[in-house]
Amino acid sequence: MWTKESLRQLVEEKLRGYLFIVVSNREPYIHTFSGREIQCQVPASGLTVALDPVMQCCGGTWIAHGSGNADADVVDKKNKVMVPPQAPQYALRRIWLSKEDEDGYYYRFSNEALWPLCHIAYTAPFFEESAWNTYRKVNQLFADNVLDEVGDREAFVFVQDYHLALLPRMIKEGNASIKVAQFWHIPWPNPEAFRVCPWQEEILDGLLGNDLLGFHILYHCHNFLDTVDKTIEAKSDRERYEVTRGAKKTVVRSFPISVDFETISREAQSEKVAAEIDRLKGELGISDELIGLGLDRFDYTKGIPNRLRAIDQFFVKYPEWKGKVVFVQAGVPSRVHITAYKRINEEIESLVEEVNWKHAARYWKPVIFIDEHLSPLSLMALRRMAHFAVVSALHDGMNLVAKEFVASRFDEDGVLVLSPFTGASRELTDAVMVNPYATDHFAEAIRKAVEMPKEERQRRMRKMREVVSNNNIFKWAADIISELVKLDIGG
Ligand code: GDG
Repeated sequence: MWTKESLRQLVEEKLRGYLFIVVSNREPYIHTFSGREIQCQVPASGLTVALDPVMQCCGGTWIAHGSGNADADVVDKKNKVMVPPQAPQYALRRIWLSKEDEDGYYYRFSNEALWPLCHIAYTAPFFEESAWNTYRKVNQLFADNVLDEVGDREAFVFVQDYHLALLPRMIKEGNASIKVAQFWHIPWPNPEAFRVCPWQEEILDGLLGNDLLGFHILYHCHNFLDTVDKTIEAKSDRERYEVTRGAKKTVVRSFPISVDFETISREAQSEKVAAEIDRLKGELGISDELIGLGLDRFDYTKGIPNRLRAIDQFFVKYPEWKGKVVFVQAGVPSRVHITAYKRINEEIESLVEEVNWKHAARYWKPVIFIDEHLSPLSLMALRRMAHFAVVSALHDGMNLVAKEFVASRFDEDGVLVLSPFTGASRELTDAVMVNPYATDHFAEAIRKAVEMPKEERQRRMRKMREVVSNNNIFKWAADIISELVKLDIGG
């Protein structure tokens, strides 16, 4: 089983002498002003949650967009600050973007074009030439920072996600000796869906600058190879999962991302969590009701309206559970400048209101809605106090909320209701699977979760814990590093 320690040893052995650099849009720690005081926050992002423990273990430099209003106040001349603040382990190098650049590159191209393009969740992508030009410009800015950070040293650069599709090629053009790998955290669609993108060739060419390109599951690798075959001049080898474009070879592999199981499981047992459970229950007015939990970054891909409709249907069909089950829907609004996100936030709020109005009786209401950034302690308490958790994404690369729920349940209890359209469903086969589009089935799945006998809950949870414990985040990182080292990564 991979641990922090064995990963550290692997890095020391295999990457000795190499500078280890992670590049992503989102930074793992954000400094913001609260009045005149500077606070440090951990963002609600699956990517940073997964990679922070890896960086804490490997050391090196993480290059990302400095998005906090106090970020510039805490960095040195090289725009660097050591993190985590309580026990510094690695350097965070911040890149500054103007409002216009952030708008074009992050909001309009990454999140109004690429995000819906890859998720196919019935929200159409929106392509604008000016956004694309800014995306290219900002990718070049990231490349300039990487090249400056590397200088003439030997380096392994690990690029993250869809915001930086052009970066690998740009890095290689600047310095061909740098080893470059990229992990694509969201699904890769089929070629028919991808071909609506006017810059599909440029994006594929950028990604084929990588030595190694990773997706969560094999299905996304196949979609990627199909897209390459149908779109650009390149030779793809289906047996070896490799693409050759010109003289450059890119190896394509699946690496299901995960969480730091041991740490989550240990922290879940602390007395602080038990106290937080009591505090939260008091604050939310919960006594002995069975608690259902939804915890998401509010996004139209996460299937939150579908979930609320299923809860409504559950109480319509099984009114005997009124007053005995309460559903806590927590999470944070994200990307609020984008119209589709404003709409989903409004839809969620109005559905919560509608379901509560329809079913509420005396002091009881079916849905408790928390739309604020919660501390890691409160998130842990919510996962621990839930009888069941619902992850109902319409399409999701992996979904770490599902794995975090499993990792938190050291008591081997709790039911996971899971969408088959998440990457996580390939591994967590002992969850109660439900198609979030099928409201009646969904309501039945909730009934099953509520009524499941303890022995069955424990049997399923034990198996899921074994899976997440074996395939933890350190295994994910170790597999990527081992694969990279295996390759002939010179050219
Ligand atoms: C992308 C892919 C893939 C949620 N609310 C709060 C909060 N969270 C945390 C959760 C979890 C993270 O945010 C969300 O992770 P997900 O994996 O569910 O989703 P995305 O952000 O969409 O991540 C996804 C992931 O990348 C990794 O590859 O799994 O498929 O879409 O850790 O616990 N965190 C805090 N406050 C909250 O209120 N601090």
